[in-house]
Amino acid sequence: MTEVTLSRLNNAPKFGNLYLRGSSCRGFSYVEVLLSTVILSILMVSALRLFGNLGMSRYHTFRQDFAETLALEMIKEIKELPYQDPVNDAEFGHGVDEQGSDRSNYDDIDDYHNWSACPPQERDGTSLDQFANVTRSVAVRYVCADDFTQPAAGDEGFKEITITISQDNRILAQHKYVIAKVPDQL
Ligand SMILES: [Ca+2]
Ligand SMILES: [Ca+2]
Repeated sequence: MTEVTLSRLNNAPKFGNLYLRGSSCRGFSYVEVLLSTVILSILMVSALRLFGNLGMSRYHTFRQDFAETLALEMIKEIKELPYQDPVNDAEFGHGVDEQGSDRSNYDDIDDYHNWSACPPQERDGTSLDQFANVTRSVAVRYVCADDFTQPAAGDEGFKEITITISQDNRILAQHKYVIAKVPDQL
C-alpha cells in the first residue's frame, strides 16, 4: 500500500475495523443502475414463469388424479355385475326395464353401453358436482376371441369396456378392459 493511501486511511473516520469512505469514492453510474434494473427484471420474469409453470403442473396432476379415480370407480362397479343379462342373455345394452336417469337397475356389464353423464354420477344418480364440466362415459362392444383389438360381430365370449373421462372435449383418462364370459361350472 502506498504512503498516500495509508495517509488517507489514517485520516478517515474509523469505527473498529470499519473505515468510512469519503465523498471521493465512486458511486453507481447511471449505466450500472440501468443494467441492474434490466437484470432484475429478467430474473423476476423468469421467476414468475417458473411459479406459473409449477402451478399449471400441479393443476394438470390434480386433474389426472381425479380422472384416474373416476375411471377406476366405474370399472369396479361394472366388474361386480354378470357378463350377460340374468333374464335375457341375448340382450345387448340395457333393456326397457333398465332405462332411467341412473344406473341403479343395471344388472349386467353391457347395460353400461353408451352411458354418459356430466358431471359424473354415483350409481343411484347422485351427481358429483365437484367435477363440473367433467364427462364420464362408457362404451361396450364384443371383441374377437383371438384378437381383443378387433370388434366381433357377435358374442365370442369377450366384451371390451372403454371408460373415458373428458373435460372441455379433451380426454383426461381412458381405460380399456376385456371381460371374459366365465362358464357356470367354474
Ligand atoms: Ca341388463
Ligand atoms: Ca344388457
